[in-house]
Amino acid sequence: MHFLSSEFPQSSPEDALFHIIPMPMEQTVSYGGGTALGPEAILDASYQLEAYDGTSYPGEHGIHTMEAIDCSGDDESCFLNLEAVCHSAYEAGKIPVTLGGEHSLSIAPVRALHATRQDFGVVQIDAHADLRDTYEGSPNSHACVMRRIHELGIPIFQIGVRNLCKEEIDYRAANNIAYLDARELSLHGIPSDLLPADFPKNVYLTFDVDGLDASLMPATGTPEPGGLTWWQALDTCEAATKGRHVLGLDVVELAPRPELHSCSYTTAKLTYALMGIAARCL
Ligand SMILES: [Mn+2]
Repeated sequence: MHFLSSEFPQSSPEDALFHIIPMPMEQTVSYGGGTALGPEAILDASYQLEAYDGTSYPGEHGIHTMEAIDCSGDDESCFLNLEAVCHSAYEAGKIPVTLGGEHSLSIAPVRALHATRQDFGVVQIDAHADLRDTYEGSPNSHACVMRRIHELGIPIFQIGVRNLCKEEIDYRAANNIAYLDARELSLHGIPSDLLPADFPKNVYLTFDVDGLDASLMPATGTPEPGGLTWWQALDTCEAATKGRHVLGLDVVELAPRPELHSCSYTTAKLTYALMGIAARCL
């Protein structure tokens, strides 16, 4: 099944702005499992979407859904497989949209981008900072992915965080990492100067669905209360990318459950909304 096949025929890779890349990676899940089934659930649910995202028709830019990435090997081989596909998409001027899969995978599209350009930052929506050096023995854990990205020298901005450990608090402070945590967002809304003034004009967007409130998104490995509402999520992403360009994005950590099909649908709709945001700031 390709993304939003009910509304748009599969475009050729050449004609499509959006390259949808299913990445059913699940290796370092620490709590609830099931992210390997995420991409297929998102693609299935996307059939229910409308072409109009509430603001525009992102699919008119063309959507090409790729074959799922081979995730049968170890974590580094999974990353390399995804990196190669993302590299081709960037080279062709396309926007890779990776469907996870666990959050660790984000290192691959970011590394692929970093290999050809350094003028970008990563905006992360997440309940967790993901800034640990290692977690449960692995440096490639989902709990370490933003640390790995930051270590490449890439500026990051975190939105919606509400569960972090002392190591992460200290790392944030020591490295002057900018963020808008969920509590602050809930109390005071989105500030007009959301991103630091010197944040790069090009952005890679990584959206961990546990950034959404657990009442809206219970079907994820590590659900957290106190998260973003639907509109807070879309409005912060829109604000973070205003006047910027989105070079690539991923939506990760859906662990679909048959009795919670609203979560699969919500993730599909979120993905399409982020594609809309990307298309509107081309
Ligand atoms: Mn995460």
